[in-house]
Amino acid sequence: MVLVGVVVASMLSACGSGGGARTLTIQTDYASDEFAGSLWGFFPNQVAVRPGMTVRFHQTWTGEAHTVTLGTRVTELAAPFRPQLSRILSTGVVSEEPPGYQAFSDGLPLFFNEAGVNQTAAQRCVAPTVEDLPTDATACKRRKLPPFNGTEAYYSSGFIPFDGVRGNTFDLKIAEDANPGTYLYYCNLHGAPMGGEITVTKDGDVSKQAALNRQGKKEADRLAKVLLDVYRDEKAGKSKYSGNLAGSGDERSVNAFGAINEFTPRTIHAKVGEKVTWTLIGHNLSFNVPAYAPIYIVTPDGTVTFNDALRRPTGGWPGRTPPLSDRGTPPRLVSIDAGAFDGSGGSKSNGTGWTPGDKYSITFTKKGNYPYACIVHPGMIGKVVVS
Ligand SMILES: [Cu+2]
Repeated sequence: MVLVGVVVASMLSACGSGGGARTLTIQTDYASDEFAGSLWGFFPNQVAVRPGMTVRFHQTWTGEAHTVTLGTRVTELAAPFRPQLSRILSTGVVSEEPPGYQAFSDGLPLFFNEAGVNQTAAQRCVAPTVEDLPTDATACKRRKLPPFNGTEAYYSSGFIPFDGVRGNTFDLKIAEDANPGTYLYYCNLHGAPMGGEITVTKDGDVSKQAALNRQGKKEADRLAKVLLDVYRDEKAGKSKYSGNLAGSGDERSVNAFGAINEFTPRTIHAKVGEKVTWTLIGHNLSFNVPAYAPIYIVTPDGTVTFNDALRRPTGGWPGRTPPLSDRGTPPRLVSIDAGAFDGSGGSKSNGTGWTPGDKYSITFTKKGNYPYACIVHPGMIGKVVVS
């Protein structure tokens, strides 16, 4: 019986009305072959579907939290900057705040608020009217999502949790009776510039998966280009930051919607007793990293929290104090020396909150290989070889 059910279900997903696929996949964030990092976008950002179809958002896990958030309130508040938004979505560069953006931000739940993770934004939510949206950062009353029909004031996937390489998906089911139209969606952590549009059409053209994949790759490559230009300069030693780097970026990439999370070079060679210094472009240095250090934690009742422990320095290493800048004034750069390290003493981390240009030094006192990582960015790894 179970097997029959599976076969029927997969036949249904393979052939729907008109013979096209019933599920179309959009990449959320993007994994490049060339660098560890993340791209804050949906690839591609346009898709056309029939009522009754499913848009599957498949997230590449890069350590960044994303949501798929839509509804009439979203469309309404985005109206003043919709023309600018199209340009932003097509270039992936946000050089200035579009008109009316503040009202958009203020009028919708943001993933992070002053107290940490805002449960209204971080959990699944459907609010038929604006009045149904909690204003006290608690989770929405309705967290089980019915198919989207286009009349909801607010409808959100909430945090799409890490669920293995083939997981991390959010299925947006479009109701059979959904109103035809174009629906804007966005990520409530990264804001409207990480967004896209779903066109629900009864008789117009429906997207084809192969074309979506091609277009998605094209958009991701375009977004990555500005980041890669900087990264290549860093690898060639032509960057504004010199020496060993933790992270990537300069004025050219600061407005790009993404980040390259790499140590440059990935392998550093040092002699016993040599002091190794990194320039931190944000990021973190962690040695003897625990096997599992989740960035976000979802408790059984659905509460989403940021793993604050990762922010703090550990193993007696000095961190950055104060961690964050005063509003407006860039913080003074610091240069901190962690002293001698021979690989013992368990997990060591210098915490987070570093300002681009800060320096951090460690003196290696014993031969060996010292793998290290940025504890908040998966895939950001390096090695110090001490001989
Ligand atoms: Cu996001």
